[in-house]
Formats: sequence, structure tokens, C-alpha cells
Amino acid sequence: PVVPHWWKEAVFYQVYPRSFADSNGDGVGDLRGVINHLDHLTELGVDCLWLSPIFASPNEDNGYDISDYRAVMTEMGTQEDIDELIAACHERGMRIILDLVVNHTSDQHAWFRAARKDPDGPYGSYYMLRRGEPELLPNNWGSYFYGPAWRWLDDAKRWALHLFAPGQVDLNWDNPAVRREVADIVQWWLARGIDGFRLDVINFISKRPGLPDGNELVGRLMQYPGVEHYFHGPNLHRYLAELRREGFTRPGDTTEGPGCDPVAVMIGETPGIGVETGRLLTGEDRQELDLLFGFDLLDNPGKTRWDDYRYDLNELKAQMVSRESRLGSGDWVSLFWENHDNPRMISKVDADPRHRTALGKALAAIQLLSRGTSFIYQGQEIAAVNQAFPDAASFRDIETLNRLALQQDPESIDGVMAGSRDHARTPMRWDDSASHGFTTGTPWIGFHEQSTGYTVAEQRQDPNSVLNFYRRLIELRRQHRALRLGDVHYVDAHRRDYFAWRRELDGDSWLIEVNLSGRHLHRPHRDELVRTVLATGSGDPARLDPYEVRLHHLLG
Ligand code: ISL
Ligand code: CA
Repeated sequence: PVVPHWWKEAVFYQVYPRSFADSNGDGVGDLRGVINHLDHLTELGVDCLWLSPIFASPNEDNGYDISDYRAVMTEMGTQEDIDELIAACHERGMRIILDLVVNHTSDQHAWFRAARKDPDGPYGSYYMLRRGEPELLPNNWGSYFYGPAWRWLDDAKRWALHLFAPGQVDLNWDNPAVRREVADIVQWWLARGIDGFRLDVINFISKRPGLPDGNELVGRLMQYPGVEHYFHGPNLHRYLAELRREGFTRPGDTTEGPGCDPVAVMIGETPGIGVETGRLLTGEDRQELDLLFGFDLLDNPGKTRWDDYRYDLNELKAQMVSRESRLGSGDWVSLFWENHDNPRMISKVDADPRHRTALGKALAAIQLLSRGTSFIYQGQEIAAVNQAFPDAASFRDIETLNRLALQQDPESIDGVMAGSRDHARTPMRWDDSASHGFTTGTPWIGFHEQSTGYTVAEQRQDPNSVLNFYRRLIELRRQHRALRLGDVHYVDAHRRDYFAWRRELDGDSWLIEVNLSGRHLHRPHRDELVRTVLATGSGDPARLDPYEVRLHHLLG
């Protein structure tokens, strides 16, 4: 049989290093902190670590503004630390991928400094610079962090495009020299042994020539004016295929395994890319991306992250069922509910603390037992929830701070509470000490939630914890190929609050049932012969407890 790509069977774990573990007491998480906590990942059973940015950066956007792609950020540690972390992952049979932010660089990057000094020189064409006058914006495009997507450079007498913060200036991918630089950076890190990259907003790299104004209506609907001119630009497919060839392919003789796969994994973060376009970007035969992150499942249809609403899991089910029916056999999706840009899923669905553990398990089961590659975000495995930020001063994220500043009353936090990215950025809770074992100093962002029982140390001890449930599911996936690679068949899809599906492979067959509600749910009668492997509630044959999960192995 064909051996599937390793990343199809893998479980990934995302670390936001600034908030994971601080090893030297300066209050900022670092690489040594990650090294010190690798046992946690091994115990969980994950296969690949993804580190959010660790490269040199002035940290206007916590490392998503890179000033040197070949240097480690001072706060994160040293080159030796990253080499040691790569080796330590590989020794444990784990892979490691890094985060590459190449739609834009920091304005502190040497390329941008050179571009400013001499906009007509070679580096001027590394960026999206436009001649003009200080009062006349080149077009109506908006920045994701609010305001126009352009800044005037008075020294260079040019406008510079920045789809994100002013310090995150967009690269000009139409310049072959820029594409060469990016491929070289990837090759340089592959030579150090990493197993691939997650590519930040990679579907934004090709902008429509002439940079025309965005349609006002589309801009308003999509929140960001101009988006239709770059979210799936004219050369996107060509640039990705080229980057795969020139950057992600390992030269010379290679073997399979951590640090040496012939092609390193290429995961695109691709906001706004739906199912069909996603298939074009990841189709097995197309040699572009391997996997992508779309965000369609993270909010209910018609809602945005900023809306204060209760997320309905029935909508998630409907979207997953519909997506499955639109995929071909060569398609493979990624599954995630959280990352460093989004609030915690448990809080969105049901903030009732009595349901926290059961719901945490339900979300784990839907993720890890569905068809696709799972990405667990740090803290998800201990059922982390949103924070009760007390005031405007307790936020740190640039997006939240900018949004606050734009409000009529900048002190009112109502408009940012639902969606702030800081919910996911408060530090990891390792134990129940004052700073939760994250730091011996003062954490760079505070803890604003006081529940007990939801730390790694406590959950390790408790056989019924969410943490141990994650471990069990990952272990079951490891033992049973059908749970990793099996086909999916949804069962009774019309039944509200009931989510059930079969996984099948080579005659091995499983049934998963999840109660999507916080109430007891009548359980439809099933006459198959089963062995129930897991039940997170009472296991009553007639009904499911709130958010109960059952996993059955079909016999005969
Ligand atoms: O959080 C969002 C802003 O509303 C998302 O739209 C997010 O900006 C988008 O998914 C891109 O995110 C990535 O690139 C950003 C960075 O701030 C995010 O942390 C990163 O995940 C710019 O580099
Ligand atoms: Ca530190």
C-alpha cells in the first residue's frame, strides 16, 4: 500500500513561545522553557511541534514582524538553543516546524532600511513602494490592524504598503529576487534540521497589478477593503509551486524521518480561502501547499470573532458534513479550534463552568477522531478558557489596543472582550503556584482567571481530566489506523445536538457519538454489535449526558 505522508497521520501541537514557559525569570517565555517542558508534549503523544515566531523582531506584533530570518529573537534565546530544541525533538521521535512570516517583514529588517535609503536601488523593489504625495493614499486598502494599509515614508518620499501594522511592510513577491531570498531562508533552516514551516498569511503574497481600489461593498462585507485584490492573487499558485520546488525540497540523498524528509511540510495560513480554492492550493497533484488553515469553522456563519454570541456546535457539524461531501479522495484538511489569534473555544460554546471538562473532551473528540490533521493549541489540552480582563490596561495585543483606541470610549472593554487575541496569549498554567509555574518573575501578560483544577500538574493526577482524555485519544489514534486514515461516514446528520460518524478502513470500523448540547440527549437506538471503548459520561444506553462522548468499536 502507498505510505501516506507523515503529516496526514500526525498530531501537531502549537506553542506560542512567549507564553509557554519562561526559563530565566524575565517574564517572557523562551526556547529553553520549551526544551524544559518537552516531556509534556511527549506524554501527550503529539508528533510535531509548531513554534510561533522565534526570529529576531522588534515585537510590534510578537514576532510576526521579523527583522532577521536567520537570527533568534533576543528574548527567545540563542542559535544554540534552537539547535538544541531541534535535536531534542528529533531524539524523542518528534518533528518540529517553525513559523515563517514572509508576506511582510519588519520595517527594521535590513532590506527595508536599504529600501528607504535608496528607493530606486535594488531593495526599493523588494517592497510595495509607491510614489505620490503625503496626503493622497495610493488606494483604499485597509489594514487588518485598522486604518489605511499605507504609510508615508517622508525620507524616501514613497508610500509603503502594510496590510498589517505599519511596522509590518509588505514584500513585493513579483520581484524574483524576493522569491529567491525566501527560498534561501527556507533552505537555510532545513539544513539546520527543521521539518517544515507554517507560512503566515501566505495567500496574500500576490497582489493584483496596479493595486486597484477595493470594491466598497466587498470591503465592508469582508471587513477589509481591498481584500479581493490579494487574497487569491493572479500569481499565487505559481509562487507557491516555485517556493515548494526551490525552498522546501531537500537537495541530495534524503531518507524519510525527522529532519530529513525529501520535501519539508508546507502549511499555509490562508484566511478567507474556502473549500474549493483550498483544494486548488493543496491538491495532491498540484505541488503547492500540503495543508492549509482556513478559519471557516472558528465562528458560526455570519458571525465574526468580535461578536459576543454563543457558538452553536450544530453549525460546526453542518459545516463539517458539507465540507466532507465537497472533498475528493486526494484532499486532506487540517482541524483546529484554537490558535494564538482566537479566543478559547470552550468559552465560545458554553461558559458554564460545570460543563468545562465534558465540553473540553467533546471538542477533543470531534477534532482528533475526525478525518484530517489536528493542530492542538497550547492550553487546549487542559481546557483553558477565556480571561476576565479587568480593564483596557490589561491587554497587550496590538490589534486589541488599536481597536480600543478607535472606540468612542477607549476605556470601555466591551467591544474587545469577545474577540481579543490575548485570551489565547495568557501564559500556560503548569501548576497552581502564584505564577502557575510559568515564570519566577512577573509575566509579560497577566493571568485573569482563577479556576482551580485546570493546570497541567493537577490534570496529570486526575484520571478523568481533559488532559488525560487527550492522551487517551492520541494513544488510540496511534493504535488504530482507521482512526487516523479511515473514511468518514456521518450518521443521522439531521438529528439536532447529536453528532455521530463512523471511521472505516480495511474492515475496521468505529462509531463516534457526541452530545453537542449541555442537556441530556435521547440516544437513538443502534442495533450494531459494539464494544464501547470510551464514554465520558454515564454510558447509559438510552441517553447521553451533557457533551458526552462515546467511542465504539464495531464487532463482526
Ligand atoms: O487575527 C486576525 C486579524 O483580524 C486574523 O485575521 C489574522 O490577522 C490573520 O489570520 C493573519 O494572522 C497571522 O498574521 C498576522 C499576525 O498578527 C497573526 O498573529 C498571524 O497568525 C500578521 O503577521
Ligand atoms: Ca525568558
